[in-house]
Amino acid sequence: MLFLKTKIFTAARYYAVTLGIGLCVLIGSTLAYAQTAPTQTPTGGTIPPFQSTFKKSVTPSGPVSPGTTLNYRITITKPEKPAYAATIGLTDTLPAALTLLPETIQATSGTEKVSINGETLTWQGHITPTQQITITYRAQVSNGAPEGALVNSATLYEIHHDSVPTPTTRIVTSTASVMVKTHWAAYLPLIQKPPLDPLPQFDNGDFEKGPGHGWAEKPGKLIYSITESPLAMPAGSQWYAWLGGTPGETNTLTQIITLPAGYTHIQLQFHYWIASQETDCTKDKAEVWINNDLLHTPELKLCGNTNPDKLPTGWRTELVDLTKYVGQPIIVSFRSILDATNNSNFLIDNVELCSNDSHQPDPKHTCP
Ligand SMILES: [Ca+2]
Ligand SMILES: [Ca+2]
Repeated sequence: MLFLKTKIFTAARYYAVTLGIGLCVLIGSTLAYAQTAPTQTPTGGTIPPFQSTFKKSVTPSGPVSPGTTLNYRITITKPEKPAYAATIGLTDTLPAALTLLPETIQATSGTEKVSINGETLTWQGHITPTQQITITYRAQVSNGAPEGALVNSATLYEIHHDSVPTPTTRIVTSTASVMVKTHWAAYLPLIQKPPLDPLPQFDNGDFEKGPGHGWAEKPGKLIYSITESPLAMPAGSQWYAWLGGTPGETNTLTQIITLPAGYTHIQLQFHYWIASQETDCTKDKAEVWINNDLLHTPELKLCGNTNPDKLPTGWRTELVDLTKYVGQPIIVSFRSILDATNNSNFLIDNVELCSNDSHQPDPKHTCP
């Protein structure tokens, strides 16, 4: 013991100071030793064995408010190689906004060498190959702490190497930081709309299955093929619904469909072609009904011709707002009412539901 202290005593000034106080132990003042802090920080590099095994951390790691108690943890792990056994020391000075709680300091080794000088914690101990030493303590963020990062570094240095007469002056440091936030904003939780169910579509909405599928046709067959009555058709279409064509008759084409809940916008979309001998638009009627509601469709006049000049531009697109029926099953009816003179034709194709809701899952059914 005396031999080692003599070696230290004859080393550099810093170590001489340490030893000088250390000698007090021999005189019987353990307390004096324990409260010893290095009078200067060694410089010059790292203690090689601890370059990557000297760790410091703080929890909670996220932004904290004044008054929060922080938990600091320092670990010193000696890797298996190179062989190293020495008395080492550590200092850790807390920033002004932190108050060290002395009663919380714990060390798995060298406990008797932990000391406090103001907000500086000092520890000394002996480490042997493969040993790990853990030092923990708590500190409280002062109530007047400003916003910003609280950063503090622990410094590890060698006091006495078991085998080498002169201790290295190299050090290794490890830093922990935590953000202090003094103003907290309240945020509403992010509420995400649930995905919408896909829009259902009419059975045989394009009539390509021919008559007797999907639709109730009254008083009889209303779905025709272009082979029965040649027409210029929308792209890909061979079949269509033909209402009217018989003066004095009322035709209805009906199907029930349920509009899914959650939508804020749904429309009924269809192509139509009107070809009529009527010049008085009040005599024959083309109508769209939802349940018992006659919808307002000012464009849909059963008179004249939507294509007086040439085919196939006689097909037009009509959109009818169904938003008020969202979440309900509805009865969709197309109707033609013809008086006894001057024939009228109300041709329909591609009946579908569409929506402009931004999160409706099928872009194919976005309304034009
Ligand atoms: Ca068709
Ligand atoms: Ca008529």
